[in-house]
Amino acid sequence: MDSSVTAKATDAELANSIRALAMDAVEAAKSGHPGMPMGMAEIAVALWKRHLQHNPGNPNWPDRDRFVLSNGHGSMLLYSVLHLTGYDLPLEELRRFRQLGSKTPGHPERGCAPGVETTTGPLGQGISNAVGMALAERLLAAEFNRPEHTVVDHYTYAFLGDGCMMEGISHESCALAGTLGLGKLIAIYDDNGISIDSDKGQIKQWYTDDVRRRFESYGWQVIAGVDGHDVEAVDRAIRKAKREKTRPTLICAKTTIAKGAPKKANTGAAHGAPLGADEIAATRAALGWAHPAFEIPQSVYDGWNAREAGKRAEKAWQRRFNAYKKAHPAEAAAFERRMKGELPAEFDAVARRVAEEFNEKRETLATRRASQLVLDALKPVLPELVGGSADLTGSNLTMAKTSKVIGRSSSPDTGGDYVFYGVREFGMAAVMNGLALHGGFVPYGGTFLVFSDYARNALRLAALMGARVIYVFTHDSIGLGEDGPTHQPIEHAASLRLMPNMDVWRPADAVETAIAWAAGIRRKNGPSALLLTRQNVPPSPHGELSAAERGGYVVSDAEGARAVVIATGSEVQIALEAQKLLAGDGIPVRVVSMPSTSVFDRQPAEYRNSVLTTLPKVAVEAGVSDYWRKYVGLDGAVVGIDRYGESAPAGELFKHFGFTPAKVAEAVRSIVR
Ligand SMILES: Cc1ncc(C[n+]2csc(CCOP(=O)(O)OP(=O)(O)O)c2C)c(N)n1
Ligand SMILES: [Mg+2]
Repeated sequence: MDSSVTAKATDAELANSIRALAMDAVEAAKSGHPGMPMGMAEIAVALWKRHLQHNPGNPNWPDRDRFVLSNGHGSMLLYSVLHLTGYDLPLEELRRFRQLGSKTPGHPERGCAPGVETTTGPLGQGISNAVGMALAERLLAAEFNRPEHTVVDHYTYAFLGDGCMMEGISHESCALAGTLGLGKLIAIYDDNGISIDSDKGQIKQWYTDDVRRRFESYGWQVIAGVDGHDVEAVDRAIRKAKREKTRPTLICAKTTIAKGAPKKANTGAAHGAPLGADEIAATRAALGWAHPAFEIPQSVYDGWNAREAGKRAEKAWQRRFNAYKKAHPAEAAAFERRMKGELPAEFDAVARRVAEEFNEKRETLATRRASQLVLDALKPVLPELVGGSADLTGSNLTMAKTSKVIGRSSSPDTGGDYVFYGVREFGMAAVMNGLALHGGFVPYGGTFLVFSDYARNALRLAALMGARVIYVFTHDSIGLGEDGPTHQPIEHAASLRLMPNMDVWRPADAVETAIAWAAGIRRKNGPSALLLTRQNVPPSPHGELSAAERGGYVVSDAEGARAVVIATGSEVQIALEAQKLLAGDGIPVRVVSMPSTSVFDRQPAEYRNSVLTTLPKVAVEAGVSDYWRKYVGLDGAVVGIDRYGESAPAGELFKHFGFTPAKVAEAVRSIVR
């Protein structure tokens, strides 16, 4: 035999290359999680070598299979396979695991290494993103595929561990996935009996769920008792999963954490710490892996290399897409536009017209109702809007005239654009992230503002990832009235504003609501939260409607103003009334409406200064007062509420808590010089 011909790498060698890279990178970083990659190595071989349709040369191929590492602490598994299969992730980046500026942060972050579909690490959210991705695939397939043309047809795979299983959010999203019948969602559970607590990490002490029955009760196909170290067995399970068309599949794979490490395998010690030089050497010996750290034999690279196969797969899809384009040019153009995340040409005009119509009609409306009217107008030009509510559709007013509820897969038509998420705020928000990350959709979803806390970490991940999602948070203050303090948000507007890259909008009237919606939809690189009233609000006076696009603007000025009153949402009308009272007393004041502080803060200093001036300032918002100090300073005044609300009719509560023109006027008098 020609000695230059290297033998083909075995599956065992492919798996061991992951083990080696994981333990060596964690050792080099002096931190990280070697156990999971070493435990799921064979599973990765079965999936990435035999099933996953992807093209390392083009991580954005629209019809690629999606892969989500929900147990994101095992990031070195993902970085290893991305590197080995030929993504633009050089070995150097693996050497720099967890270092500043590397593409290999501690947990996978979308936008760092190519091929990372979503940011994971906060356990339970990755699998929930995967549910959103699988839902996106199904909706796009229903909308775009034609009898002779299949252009959307891919699987969504997720790895998850005990931590994801324990997190409540996995119950929310997986139950929904079962109900919706997302048959192309395939999750593989790393059933290793280990998480963190206690000396040995043995999970039996705190986690005894019957996972199989749990998922069966959700309506999943469960393939239990698979040997996760047997590539053939995992391969068979994945094949079975793919044959199932209407139920998502959970493959329960029995594994040993840190498999191969003589002393540390099957211990909690291997979960989140370097194995140490001695144990690494012993592991190399036990595995028969003779290569030094970060050296991968060419035969192993060849065995993993997916570049050619990936290119072929994408080309075959491109041919199908070209034929589709010929037969259905309009649909093909719409698909391409949506996958790029671009808005249709008509969008700007339609959005402007909605605001103009509101301004002409000058109706007194709750902003939640205005929001619904905006949706009625926008939906016909924006098929990518996929909405929903966490069981508060009639309160959030998130359903538009043309909305069509997404049915279960057993119903004949599986498409639609509206999700009844059920009472699952966190699940909803993470599923929305998955919809947005998949591409083709701009998801929006509603609940009461006070329950944004339930969803909060998914909002944070949307902001961190720069995902375009829109939250419709209604019942935005004590103005919701009788439901009382459990339902009345107090700190929520301020606390959402604290989240970097979250645009919070609290519109004062219908016009501002239309502008907030348009801004959220235009915004490609982050989420927007719309805080909307339950109660009616009168229209503000408007000059140039686009003024509100700057986040804060002078809504009503006064010659020789001696103070500036800044207000948001339903309190703008109170500020305007106070302005009249004060005018009667010979104290002219300017009123600034500030629907979005973050958008305002991004304006040039010159503009901000021209709006706020150096005059003394009062802020008015039915929420905690601290946030407003950055605008009014210590010399200014804030009319806010720093305690929990009360159960009573809204009008009475506003009076009770001092949100009246007289109180605002009093606050102004206390600060004018
Ligand atoms: C929401 C959340 N809570 C806590 C953590 C911290 N944490 C990371 S891994 C882990 C244990 C996970 O156990 P398992 O999924 O079984 O991982 P294994 O040790 O088997 O790799 C915990 C608590 C986290 N990442 N996310
Ligand atoms: Mg575990």
